[in-house]
Parts: sequence; C-alpha cells; structure tokens
Amino acid sequence: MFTKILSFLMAVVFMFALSACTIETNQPSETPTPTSLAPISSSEPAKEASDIIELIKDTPVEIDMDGDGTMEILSYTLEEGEYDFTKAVFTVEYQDKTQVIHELNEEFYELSAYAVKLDVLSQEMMLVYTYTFASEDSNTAFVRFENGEAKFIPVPGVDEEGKPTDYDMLYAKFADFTEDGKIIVKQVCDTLGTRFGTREYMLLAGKIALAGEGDYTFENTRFILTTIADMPVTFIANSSELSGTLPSGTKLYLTKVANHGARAYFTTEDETQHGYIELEYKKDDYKAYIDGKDEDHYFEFIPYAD
Ligand SMILES: [Ca+2]
Repeated sequence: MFTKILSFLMAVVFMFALSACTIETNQPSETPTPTSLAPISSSEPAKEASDIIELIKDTPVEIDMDGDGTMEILSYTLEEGEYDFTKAVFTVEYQDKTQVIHELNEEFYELSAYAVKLDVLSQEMMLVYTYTFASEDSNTAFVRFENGEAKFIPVPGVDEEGKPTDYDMLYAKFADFTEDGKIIVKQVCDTLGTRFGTREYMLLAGKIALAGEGDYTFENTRFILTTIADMPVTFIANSSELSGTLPSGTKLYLTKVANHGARAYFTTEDETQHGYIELEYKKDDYKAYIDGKDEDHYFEFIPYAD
C-alpha cells in the first residue's frame, strides 16, 4: 500500500515541478533539467523512498540505477513515430555516455514506467515499463543497469514451448512491487473464463521468474459462474477436505487457480461453501475437462476473449 501512496506523492511532486518549469520558461526546453529525487520529508525513511519511483514522460530524473554511488539520468519521451504511432524512447545518461535503452514503436496505450528496487538486498534499481496493446494485451519490460550498460532482464516465456515474448518482455501488466521483492502483475489466466489473474514474479539468479508455484488469484474480479449440471468437487471446511457434488444451479466465483491450471478454487456466491474443482486438459483444446466432460457441460456461460 505504501508504494501506491508513495507513487502518488512522487507524481504530485513531479507535476508541481513540471508546472513550475512551464511557468518559468513558457516554452519547451530542449534540455530539461533533471529532477532531483530529494526525500519528501526528512522523516521519510530513505529505504522506502527508493523502493519504487514512478517516472513521468519528458521528465528526466536522477537515480543511482546501478547502485555505484553516482547518479544516472533516466528518462522517457513520447515522440511521433512511424505509421502515426507514438514512439516511446527510453534513455539513460551515464557520467560519460548516453544510451538509448529502447525505442518502443508500435501501437500502445496506458504506458507507465517505474524505477523499482532490483531485489530486497540490493541497492540497484531496475527500470520497469508496462503498456497495453491490441485489445487488452500487455507487455512489461524489466531493464537492469550493470557495468555501464542497460540490458533487458530475461523473462520466462508464456506459451507451452517456452518461447520468449517479443522484445524480451513479460506478457503481463505490472501492478506493484512488494517490500519483500515480489513483482505483482496482472496476467492472462483464461481458466474457466477468468480473463486476468494476479500473479507474483521475482528476480531469481538474474532472471525474472515465477515466485512460488505461479498461482493466479482473483481478489478483485468476481465473475459469477452458474452451474447447469451436478459437478464433482472437493469441499473445504474447517481445514479438512471432503469430496462431494455441487448441485446444478449453484452460483460461484473463482478465487485462485493453482497446480499449473489443474485446480480452480471457488467460493459460492453466498460465500457459505468453499472448495476446488479438478481440471484436466486435452492436447490442442483450450477447454478444461471436469470428470471427463468439458466445461460447457457444467456451466451456463463461460466468457472468453476472442
Ligand atoms: Ca550509478
């Protein structure tokens, strides 16, 4: 939570700095002055102040990205790109050189960028930027600054063959970063129509990797599914599990997808019953199977994006 408050406070500080700059010059400056990241107040712990910093377009900031004690200047600008697309250009200025990290030249929406602490133990920061493209698809890039060079941090592939995503980006939308170094993203799940779930990643041996088992949780999305057939499930009550049947006509929502998609935890709409559904998959079929029958046999309507 504090990261969100901090981001908001930093945004206010940047907006104030921006408006002050505009008043003074009354025209765009060709070489914007870097905004110093002074602590918001002397009582603010320095550690918290540096965990996550939201970047504002056209506003260079001084941050020690590689943790060597000297400041780098990090910035991104939005420019006119090819095919009427807006082009985002990410740049880092070291003491002795300037490096264009990436020119993002495709149709994108909702671009946001952050300097995020690399991990719990490190003083290094990584650049994280995330954007939406196509309809609801999102990519997130993670960039590390090491030995005077910005490099993409490898991310796991998202398809079954484990192919890397375009531009070495994670096919997910960055949401938050926790005090213990977890990277929280919204990622497509598509189990029983759950479009997006919350998933946790972390930096592990120099790569972005799933934290734990890669479960998806759905705390803020409660799409109600209605059953149209009796469905075998496992009920959970008082920490014990019991096999049973969920009767036709039950309304439920999913709370978590675990076991690599093979188990969907549910709560009934009236929140009196909890349990899980075991799911199986067949080759070349996106549908889940429950006790040998496909998901359409059990549910009135399952929403999927085209
Ligand atoms: Ca540095």
